[in-house]
Amino acid sequence: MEETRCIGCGSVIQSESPKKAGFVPSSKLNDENDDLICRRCFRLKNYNEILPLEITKDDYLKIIHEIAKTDSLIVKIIDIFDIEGSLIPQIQKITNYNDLIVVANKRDLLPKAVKDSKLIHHLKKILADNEVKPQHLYLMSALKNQNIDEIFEDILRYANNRDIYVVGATNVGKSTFINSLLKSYAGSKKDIITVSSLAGTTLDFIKIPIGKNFIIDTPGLVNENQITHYMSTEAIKVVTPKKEVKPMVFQLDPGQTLFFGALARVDFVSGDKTSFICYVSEFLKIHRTKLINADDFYHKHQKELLTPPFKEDQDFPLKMYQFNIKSNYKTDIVLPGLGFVTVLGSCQVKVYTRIKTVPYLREGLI
Ligand SMILES: Nc1nc2c(ncn2[C@@H]2O[C@H](COP(=O)(O)OP(=O)(O)OP(=O)(O)O)[C@@H](O)[C@H]2O)c(=O)[nH]1
Ligand SMILES: [Mg+2]
Repeated sequence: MEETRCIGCGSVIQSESPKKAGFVPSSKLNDENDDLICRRCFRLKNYNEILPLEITKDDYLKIIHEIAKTDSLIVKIIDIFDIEGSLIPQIQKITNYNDLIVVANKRDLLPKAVKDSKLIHHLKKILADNEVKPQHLYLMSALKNQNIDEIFEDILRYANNRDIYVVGATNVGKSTFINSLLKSYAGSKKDIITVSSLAGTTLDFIKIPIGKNFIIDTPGLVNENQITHYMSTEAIKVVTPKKEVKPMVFQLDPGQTLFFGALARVDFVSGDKTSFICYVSEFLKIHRTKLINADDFYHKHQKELLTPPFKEDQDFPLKMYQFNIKSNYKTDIVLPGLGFVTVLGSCQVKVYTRIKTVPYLREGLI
């Protein structure tokens, strides 16, 4: 008998183990199993209830290596709000150097004042630095349908009768993108594939016919550069903006510090009084303290006032990076996975982040 798959997450349907992927009680199975969804997808879609099921890096690689055997077009989605975390520099090797298109998603989260041309320039540089060489690079918002039509038409042209694999880190919006396409081009009225703010929603390939070929959704790579990899579900909700990030302005004197939950810290070490303009999720609390009190403040409050903390069981210390900003213009201090802080002019700062999320400077985007 041919195996039946869940249309929401791609898992093989089974009735033996409720705790494993693809579970449907045997009483719900019948002969017409075309649109079956598993219990986990049913609960996610209807109650937004999360039943965690992790896909390991080995599982992921086993699945994704199948792509290397094909002659196909790869559409790699990255998250504009966490470029480094969602970059996956090895992607071309993993997919055996099939043709590649990169799409930077979640454009709607960045302020409209950011110029697309600046953003593209910045993205191209990061891709080049990481030796990712796409044929094309696009900006989009899969959620708000920005640029979807143009991208889809171009993709179909590049695919030229090959299958299209949509790949990328977890939570970048791969499934949202495909749902959006299906609504525009295949007349589907609702979201077919399960989408959620939980990491690891899609568990296996989901093949959807378009013309004579397929567009294939894939599970996201759970990757160590993504800050969310180390955070609880609640904390992920706090750092993920729901709408365009708004500037939060702090007029700082040297000797002052900003804490971003217990996840990052920016010390204004020296320079003239200036504004630090923070672009982070509307749910992430920013606390201002005196630099001389900052260490004590952190140790005292990291598990309460400074929310969110990290996962309880992973007490990774903050790591310090020092920057000497010399500029007459605006500079962004990028806090990967959290957002960025814009400062005007020259100053010395110390920036603290956790795990493999290394802060860096770029020319101000705004
Ligand atoms: N603001 C914004 N949110 C988006 C956009 N696209 C997707 N999202 C949100 O990002 C989260 C993840 O979306 P999914 O489509 O499930 O991401 P995925 O890449 O398929 O994730 P996995 O299957 O877990 O690998 C959901 O909460 C989406 O609503 C976008 O363009 N803008
Ligand atoms: Mg998905």
